[in-house]
Amino acid sequence: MRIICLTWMLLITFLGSSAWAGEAVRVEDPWVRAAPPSVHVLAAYMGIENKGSSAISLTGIESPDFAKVELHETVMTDDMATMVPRDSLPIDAGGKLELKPGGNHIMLIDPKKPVAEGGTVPLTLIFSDGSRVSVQAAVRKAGEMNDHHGMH
Ligand SMILES: [Cu+2]
Repeated sequence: MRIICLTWMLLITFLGSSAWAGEAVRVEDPWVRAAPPSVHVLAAYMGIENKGSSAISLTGIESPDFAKVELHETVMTDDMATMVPRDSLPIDAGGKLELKPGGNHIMLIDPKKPVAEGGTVPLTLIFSDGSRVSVQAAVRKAGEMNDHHGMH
């Protein structure tokens, strides 16, 4: 009986701390741009708010549905948008990281199964403080504005 009680206490402690870590970061409207099945590189976007009192960085993204996931920064040189892979993207305390068409984004490479409009893609965000936040990104069509991603 003692052992069972201890297990429960550890479990509650663990769940409590992970919930707290998740609250420091708030993910807004995660979505993946719908593309024809012939397209093997997709982009994911979202807003990530750092509600904590210290700066953190987004250091990685994982998805079981893709062979590879990268963080990309879009850099404008001579009116040409080029994408530069980044190891991490910083978010100030109280600040917000905007991943949006024409700007920084998450690059989803080689889907392991079809990514259909109206479906969802599971993504796990990994932060420099060790916390992980899992979201379901909705697959939908992009608006016409600021759409530089056709240059892939
Ligand atoms: Cu990219």
